[in-house]
Amino acid sequence: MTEQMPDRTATGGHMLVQHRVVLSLGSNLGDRLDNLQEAVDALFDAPGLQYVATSPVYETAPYAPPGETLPEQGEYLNIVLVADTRLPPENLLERVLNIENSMGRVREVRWGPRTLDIDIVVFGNVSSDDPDLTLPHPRAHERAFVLKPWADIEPDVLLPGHGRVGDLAAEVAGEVGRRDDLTLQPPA
Ligand code: A4P
Ligand code: MG
Repeated sequence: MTEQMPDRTATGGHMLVQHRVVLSLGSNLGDRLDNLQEAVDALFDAPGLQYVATSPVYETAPYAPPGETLPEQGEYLNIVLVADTRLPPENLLERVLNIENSMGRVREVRWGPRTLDIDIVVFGNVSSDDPDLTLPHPRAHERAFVLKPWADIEPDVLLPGHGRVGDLAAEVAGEVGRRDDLTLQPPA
């Protein structure tokens, strides 16, 4: 895992490193909006993560990379969430996987439907090719369901290796539509 230009603040001899993180949340089983709300709340239940923003809610066609089989399934609701953290990446991943599991996520079919999927899109400037935690997320740059909501809240941010989020969102193909009739509350 490598990192460029970390934002370090020394306090009392401890090095605290704060990172801006971007998460992608999706659900296409059960009450999709409720699932997203529960996930947003659960992410901030434990210390270590500070809420910054959530995107509008998007309804998106199920997507699998070219060449992969996409099982029959319903449309997703997707959002992007921005937060700051001093947790190490592995701890954030553990929190994310625990929340997915606690919400009944069953891993049966690759690219199959799910009550909740949470991906870590970027973790500050950290870059990693570890299959357990690849950073930035290796497929984020080609996904309208990540780029469009993200561009609504952070168009000028750079997705390392790919470019400005607003430009990537303008170029990406994908069936996604903003659902301004659906809203999420910030974490309690
Ligand atoms: N993992 C590695 N890097 C990361 C990362 N940056 N963030 C590992 C999160 N997890 C990461 O994930 C498998 C493993 O990936 C985890 O154990 C973790 O250690 P998973 O959640 O078990 O499996 P998955 O989600 O089915 O597979 P994968 O490859 O993560 O799929 P994606 O890329 O998450 O795609 N279409 C629409 N419209 N909306 C969606 O939200 N989501 C997916 C899932 C597919 N199609 C979709 C949507
Ligand atoms: Mg995933």
